[in-house]
Amino acid sequence: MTGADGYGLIEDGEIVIRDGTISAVGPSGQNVEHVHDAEIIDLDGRLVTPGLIDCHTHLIHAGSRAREFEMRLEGATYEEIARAGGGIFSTVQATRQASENALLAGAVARLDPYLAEGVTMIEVKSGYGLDLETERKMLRAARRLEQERPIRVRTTFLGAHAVPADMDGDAYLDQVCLPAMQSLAGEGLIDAVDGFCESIAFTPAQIERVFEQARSLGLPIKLHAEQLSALGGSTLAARFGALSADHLEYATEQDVAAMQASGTAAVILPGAFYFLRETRKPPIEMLRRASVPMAVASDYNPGSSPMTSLLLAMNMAATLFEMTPSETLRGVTVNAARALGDNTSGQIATGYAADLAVWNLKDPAELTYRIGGAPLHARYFEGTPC
Ligand code: DI6
Ligand code: FE
Repeated sequence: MTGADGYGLIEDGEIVIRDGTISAVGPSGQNVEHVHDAEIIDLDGRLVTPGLIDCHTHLIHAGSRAREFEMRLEGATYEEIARAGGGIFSTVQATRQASENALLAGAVARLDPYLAEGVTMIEVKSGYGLDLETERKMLRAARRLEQERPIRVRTTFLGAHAVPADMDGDAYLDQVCLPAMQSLAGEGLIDAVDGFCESIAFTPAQIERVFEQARSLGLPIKLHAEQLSALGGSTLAARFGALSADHLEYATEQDVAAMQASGTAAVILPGAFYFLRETRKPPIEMLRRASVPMAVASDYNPGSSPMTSLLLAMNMAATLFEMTPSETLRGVTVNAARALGDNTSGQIATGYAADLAVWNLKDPAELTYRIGGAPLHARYFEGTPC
C-alpha cells in the first residue's frame, strides 16, 4: 500500500495464500510456479485490496433515535430533546432493557452491510450501559459477532461515554466505570479503553483517571477528542501513548505535534460531522504535513452517525475534508489496523492475514468516488471466500 501513486498497486499481480495467511505477493508468475498443489483462482484482472477495517463503531445498542432526528429538523435543541427523554440516555435506557440476544441480533443486521462492502475487521464499543451489567452484556454481544459472521471483532470499553443524570462525573468513575473496567478486563472482554472527552461528557482530568487505570491493567487506549470543542484531549491521549485520537475537528497545532511525537493515529469521522451539520473541519493538512497516520471510520451510532457504510465514509472524507482517494483507502486498511494496534491485518504483504476484498473495478479511486452500491466481487476471510 505504498509507492509513488500512493496505492502501491501491482498491475497483473498474484497473491499466494497458505493456511489463511499471505505467504507471497508480487507480479504474476513470480511465485505461483514455485508452489506445488496450489489451487489457482483467476480474478480476471479485478482490483484486490486488503479487507476493509472499520476502526470506530458503536454497533451494539437497542432502540432508534429517528424521532429525535425529526425533532432536530423541526428546530428542537439538544436540551429539549434530552428533556423529552431523547439523546444518548434514551439509547442507554433501551440498551439496559434489551437481552444480550436481542442486542446481538440488532448488531448482526447492521453488520451485514459492512460485509457486503468487503469489511473483514470491525471495532465495537460499549458505552450505552453505564452500569457493569449492561456494559458486560454489550461487550459479550460484540464478541459473539465472530460466531455469527466471518469477521474479526475488536472490543473497546467506553464506560466513560456519558455521566448518568443522577450522578457526578467523578462519583460515576469511582462507583461504576473504573470498577467495571477492572472486572470486564478480568473477564477478557476488553481489547482497548476509550472515553468521551467533552464539556457534555468527561473532563481531561477525569479521562486521565480512566487512562491511569487502563495503563495499570495493560490495556491500550483511544479517545473521542476535540469533536465539539478544544479541551486538549488529543494531547492527553498522546501523552498516554494512545493508539488513536478520534474526531479531532477542534484539534490544534499542539495536539497534532503531540500525536506526531507519540505515533498516535488520527481517526477521521465524517459521518458525525455530516449528520450533526457541523462546520468546523479536522485539520487534515496539518495532520498530513506531520505524517500522522490518518484512519477513516463510520462511527456508526444511533445518535450522531446512523451510517453503516465504510465506503460512504471514504467518500465523505474526500468530499467534506479533502482527503485524497489513496488516503481514504489507507484510512480503512493499513492506518485503521494501526488505530487498533493490529499488525497482521490491513495490508497485502507476506505474513499478513489473507483477508481480502476483490472488486468489480480496476481503478482504486473508484472506491472513494462512488456514492452508494458496493462493487464487491468477493470477500476472502482467512483465505476463504465468504
Ligand atoms: N461521540 C458522538 O458523537 C457519539 N458518542 C460520542 O462519543 C454520540 C453518541 C450518541 O448520541 O448516541
Ligand atoms: Fe464514536
